[in-house]
Amino acid sequence: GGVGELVSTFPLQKERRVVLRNSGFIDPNNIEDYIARDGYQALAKVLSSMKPLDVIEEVKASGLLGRGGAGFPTGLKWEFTYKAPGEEKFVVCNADEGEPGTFKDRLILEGDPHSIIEAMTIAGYAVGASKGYIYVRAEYPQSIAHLEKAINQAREYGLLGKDILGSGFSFDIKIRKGAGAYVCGEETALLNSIEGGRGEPRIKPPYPPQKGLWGKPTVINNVETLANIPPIILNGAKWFKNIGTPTCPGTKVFTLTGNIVNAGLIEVPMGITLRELIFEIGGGIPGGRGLKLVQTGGPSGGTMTPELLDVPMAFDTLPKYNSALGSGALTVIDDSHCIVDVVKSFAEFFLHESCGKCTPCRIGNKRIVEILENIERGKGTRESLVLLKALGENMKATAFCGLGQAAPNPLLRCLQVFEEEFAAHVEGKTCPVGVCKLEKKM
Ligand code: L3W
Repeated sequence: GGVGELVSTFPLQKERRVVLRNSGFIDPNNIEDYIARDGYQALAKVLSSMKPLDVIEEVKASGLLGRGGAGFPTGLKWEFTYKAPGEEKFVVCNADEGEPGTFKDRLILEGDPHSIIEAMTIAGYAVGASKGYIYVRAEYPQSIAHLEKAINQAREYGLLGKDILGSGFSFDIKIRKGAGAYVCGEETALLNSIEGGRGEPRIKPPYPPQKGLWGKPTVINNVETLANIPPIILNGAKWFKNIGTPTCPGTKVFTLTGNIVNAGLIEVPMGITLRELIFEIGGGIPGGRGLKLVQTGGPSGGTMTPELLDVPMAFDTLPKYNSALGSGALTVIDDSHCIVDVVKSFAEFFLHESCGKCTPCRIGNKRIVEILENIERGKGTRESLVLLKALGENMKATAFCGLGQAAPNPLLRCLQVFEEEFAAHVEGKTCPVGVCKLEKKM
């Protein structure tokens, strides 16, 4: 769409656009549109007046935390990569957005591809890299098409390639397409995939800043993280720190899915509450039904129940409630759903996506699905619940990568929070919301 074609059904008073500053307002296939809205000004500033360490200090001072889900400080990653010994270094953009319910990176790439190219080039200058890769899932053909066009235009304008803006600094970017594996969003599996190997995670440490792509120092950032970089450079760290919360500055793009009136996505300051997101911006739950839970950050993230509606949403607040912000996916689930069924559908996703490298994830998810199926059919016992908890805790402690460790998150949390509903299935042989068809005879 072109300028002025943006149509939204969301109440937009609480919206604050930083990473979506251009999306919907520019023609993403026209570099001139991006340039007209201060595009490539941050890169010009960096190349003409800042040393690599100045750039790193600015990003550190901004307090920007990684938006892929884990919230690691971006400036620190850049500093580690800068300091790591090595002639050749790399910048990688993780655009393998695969968490169910998340589609923020897609919108950024489709709507504003140059912002990612500009940010990666700034990162390359800061850490001392001359090559970048964007690993984008093949299920995003529009993102890929817009990126390809943008990369070519940036090269034509001398904003990518050799001797950028006559500064002597050279940097170029290649696109690598994923092939549909969730695990390739795990950064080290992603690196293996770029290298042409199987998409299986590597042991960490060493972290990518020490040993990344082809064993060389590599900085890997999520799309949304990178989209914050040009405005931080142009407006300064102080400006950024004034948005959001003191310990988690900036905005977050939340994707609203599930049982919600206004499904879609919105960028708001960190610290907003679920009540504002779901009942004001999201327009509440269709049919006047009650809220059962909100899964935050997708199945690998956290489970929030109605009493947590007023908790400020940030990377450092949700863990206090055994939850997690993750990628910003919000899947709203109303009270017509059975908790056993909800948790099973999450476990089925992980079973399908497990790369199979480690036993806890490969077999653990399989057993979890089996036990939940038995519970749904009325074949569960108290022992089933004990087993589920033990399995989940075991996976959390022993799975090889973050994905396997995070897979049992909703299960463990829901076993606790919805204890009575599980008990009704295994002891009373009834499904309180009438979803499961339990056989009464054993
Ligand atoms: C240098 C250190 N770097 C940590 C870096 C590390 C990585 C980042 C986060 O993801 C989460 C899980 C789910 N020196 C470092 C260091 N780093 N210590 O910081 O690292 P980590 O280990 O905390 O997490 P992770 O393994 O990268 C696990 C979420 O990811 N998840 C999936 C999400 C999917 C999406 C999506 O589709 N967009 O987000 C699944 O498990 O929440 O907590 O860069 O190198 N000492």
